[in-house]
Amino acid sequence: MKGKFLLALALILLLPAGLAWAQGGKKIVLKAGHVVDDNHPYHHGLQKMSDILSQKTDGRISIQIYHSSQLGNERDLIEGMGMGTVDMAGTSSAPASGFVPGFTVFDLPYIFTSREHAYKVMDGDVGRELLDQLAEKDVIGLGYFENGFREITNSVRPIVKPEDLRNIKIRVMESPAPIATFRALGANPTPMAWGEVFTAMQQKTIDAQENPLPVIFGQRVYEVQKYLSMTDHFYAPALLLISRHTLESFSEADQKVIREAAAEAVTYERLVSKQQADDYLQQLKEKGLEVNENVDKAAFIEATKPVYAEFEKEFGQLIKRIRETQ
Ligand code: EAX
Repeated sequence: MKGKFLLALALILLLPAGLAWAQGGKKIVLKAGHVVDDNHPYHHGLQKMSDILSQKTDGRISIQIYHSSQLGNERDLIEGMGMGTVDMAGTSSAPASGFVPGFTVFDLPYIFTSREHAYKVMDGDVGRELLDQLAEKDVIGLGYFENGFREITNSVRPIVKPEDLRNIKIRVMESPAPIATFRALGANPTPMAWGEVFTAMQQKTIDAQENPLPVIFGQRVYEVQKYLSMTDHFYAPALLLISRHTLESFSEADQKVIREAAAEAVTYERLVSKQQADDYLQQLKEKGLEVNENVDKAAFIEATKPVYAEFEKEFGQLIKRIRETQ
């Protein structure tokens, strides 16, 4: 009797419907990584996506989030999704420029004039075309999270005008545009993965770093830096990514649910990012950072204009399209 039961069960599982039934019943937990803390907007956005997915699939699909570079730095995460060893990630767009050069344009100084301008570009043709190029590396862009407007912290002096950056050793993201920008401002830029930056500031091998306030607050940058300058020099998009290997292991119906959950998570993450950026300025003052809000932004915009000449030949069309999107 038992043999007949096992044989029948084996036959059911061998049939596509049987496998679907088995998969349908089996809980699937996707591994997602990011490099910041578990209160950063990326974490909240991924958690929201997990909650929506779980609710839409009666708990069958959910996401386990690994924060603080547990699954590697942002470049490792993108490589891991391409190989299928990492299912998902939330990353800044900068490291993606190593896989799709066009992402470089998102890190050009003052290219985005507002959040609304950035969202129109990210959610429009330019943003979609760049994500489609990433898909050729087996990494599917589900949408754009927000990293946010980037501010400078340093341990040397108040920075309110470009000349104040002279000879400052500043860590930058691993992308050509931030490197060119801080060279143009007279600083000494050092590209470095985020997971190494806190120790570098602690050991004073770098004087400065630049990030949005949710990163500066959440990563306790105020413990090892003295000054915060509200330069808004870059608006950094972020990427909500999934491995093609992972996405295509699901049925068409499940893939649709995953994309719907991602779209809701993007809207939520951007709200959290804006709220945190608004809240943390006062909290960073209370943590003891000397905040320079009197930055001469016009001088920074003027001083960084020459950077565009370095990227005009390769990215002139993309730059033009971004500027025309208002
Ligand atoms: O993506 O590397 C950076 O400075 C990024 O802003 C940070 O890792 C969040």
